[in-house]
Amino acid sequence: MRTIINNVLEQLESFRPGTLAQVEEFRVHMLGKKGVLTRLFEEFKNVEPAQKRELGQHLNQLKNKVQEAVKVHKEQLLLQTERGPKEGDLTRPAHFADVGSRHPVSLVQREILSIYERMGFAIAEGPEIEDDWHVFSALNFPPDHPARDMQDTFFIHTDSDNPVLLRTHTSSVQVRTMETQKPPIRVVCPGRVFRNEAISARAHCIFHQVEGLYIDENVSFADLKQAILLFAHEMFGTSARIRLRPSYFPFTEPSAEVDISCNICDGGGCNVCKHTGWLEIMGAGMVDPDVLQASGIDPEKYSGYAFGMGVERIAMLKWQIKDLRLYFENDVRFLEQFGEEVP
Ligand code: 2NM
Repeated sequence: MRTIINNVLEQLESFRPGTLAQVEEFRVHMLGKKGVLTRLFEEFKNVEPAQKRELGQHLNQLKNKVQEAVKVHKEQLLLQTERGPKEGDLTRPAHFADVGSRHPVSLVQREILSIYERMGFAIAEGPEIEDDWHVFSALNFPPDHPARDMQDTFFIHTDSDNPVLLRTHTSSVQVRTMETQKPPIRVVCPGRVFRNEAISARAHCIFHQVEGLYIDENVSFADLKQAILLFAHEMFGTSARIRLRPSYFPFTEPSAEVDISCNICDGGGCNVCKHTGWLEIMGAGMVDPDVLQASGIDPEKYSGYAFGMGVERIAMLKWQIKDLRLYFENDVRFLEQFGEEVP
């Protein structure tokens, strides 16, 4: 009897079931009607009274051990089937990593550039760290113009007569283009610009511009107006109307502020357009002859138009984004709303 008990203990030690069926088989083999333990308990009746006490304890312990082992193996196998086998279910769909999406500023910048590329404009880029000449002097800013103030511009060095600074507009790229290329010139210049401004819902110290420049013989204000209309139709739909208001910039004469009819109320008046029916989208004008001259282009022979717009502002109008700061916070709940996932 003791040999059988030891044998059962050994079997218990080495029992490693792979399936629930094997556990059940083991249970029947040990505890079933004709099971090893059942038979042991029957034999126990015939044991001599002197040994009964000790052997009985052994038998009861063995029975408990077997029952416990059956219970534990069953639970483990049930857990495993819930989770799937260790090597994984190869037919399950793969785990997809979250993919990002393009930034709304990138999307709108691309759309603006693509419209002008289709009109025959080339894309030109230039440095963000610029000098006074390309940002101010060549563009006809007088020496005491407020934009040259520390309050408006981030200066890096002011210890020469051509200070180094962060560009406040991408017009500097157009100056560089005029300095190095001969007309006809047709360029659009996208890029980051920097202005020393307090950050609010409507202003940020870093934003993006796209500026355009067209120089050739006989370029007229009518050409400018037609190009603006075409842009407005491509960007906001062919029902958009445009309106030019007289304005002033140091580098253009005449200059205009350009509005489109409100894309929410179609000019009827609503909160977005503050009940004016119009939304400002860009500034534009005929390049001042002094600016052409400063960049080495003969103003007697050539004329040109230029325009500039804020990319964040166009995106705000397109998607009714109410706060500029959202562009810089990089909260994915904001960013993922503009479509086009990046693989
Ligand atoms: C604007 C508005 C009007 C502009 C002018 C020039 C240059 F270099 F040709 F003189 N570039 N960009 C321009 C003209 C920019 O932005 C509101």
